[in-house]
Amino acid sequence: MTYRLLIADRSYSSWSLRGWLSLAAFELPVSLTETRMYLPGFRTDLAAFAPELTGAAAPRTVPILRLPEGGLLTDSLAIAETLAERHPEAGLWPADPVARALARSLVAEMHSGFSALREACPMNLRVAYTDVPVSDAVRADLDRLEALWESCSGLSRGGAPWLFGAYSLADVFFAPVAMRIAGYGLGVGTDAQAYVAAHLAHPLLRDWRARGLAQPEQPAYRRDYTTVDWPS
Ligand SMILES: N[C@@H](CCC(=O)N[C@@H](CS)C(=O)NCC(=O)O)C(=O)O
Repeated sequence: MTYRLLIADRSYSSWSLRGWLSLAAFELPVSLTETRMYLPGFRTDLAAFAPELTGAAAPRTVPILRLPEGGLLTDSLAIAETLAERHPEAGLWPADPVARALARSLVAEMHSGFSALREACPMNLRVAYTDVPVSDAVRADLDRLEALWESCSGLSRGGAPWLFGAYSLADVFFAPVAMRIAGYGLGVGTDAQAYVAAHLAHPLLRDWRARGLAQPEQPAYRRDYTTVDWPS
């Protein structure tokens, strides 16, 4: 009953991180296969992982999940929803129906939105910057994020660092965003800073980052800003 997951560079692939956390954070058994983005072997590795998808149906992105009994999922949101459905006891979504609905809404919006922030600040867990210029569009994304995170606190957070009390898929999907806020030194309020700090301290994220540091750098992800130590 082991899932197989194909991921790419741990330092840079935010969707890989979400796919992996959707399993690892809920102690679901997973066997990992790793590839590297933007290198000649990327498409070959994807084809080898998913040989039944050929031609135009061949997968183009990671993560890819293979179910234990067969079947391929080529999108992080589908992976998250499928795992939650197959493992209701594992608590991937909040138990409370209203909290669960809100968590789903947040995850879906993360999956389809925040393009200004994602474009301006690609995830890079190897380096932290200071004095990063913030455009109006990125500021608007940050304001929206803070408002969404704030909207969870009254519902079911109860003093816990995570959006809905126990760590859930909502936290999984915002983990790479928290890493962007930390790594690019983006200004957010005290509550959002505390939420970012909780992600920085999360043992699974620390382990993921450490393993990424052991992989070769992809210089295209570097930005020409003043660097500082990684916040911990
Ligand atoms: N909607 C997809 C997006 C996946 C995605 O864009 N993955 C990136 C890595 S973070 C990728 O594989 N990029 C390779 C490429 O675009 O060639 C998902 O949620 O899984």
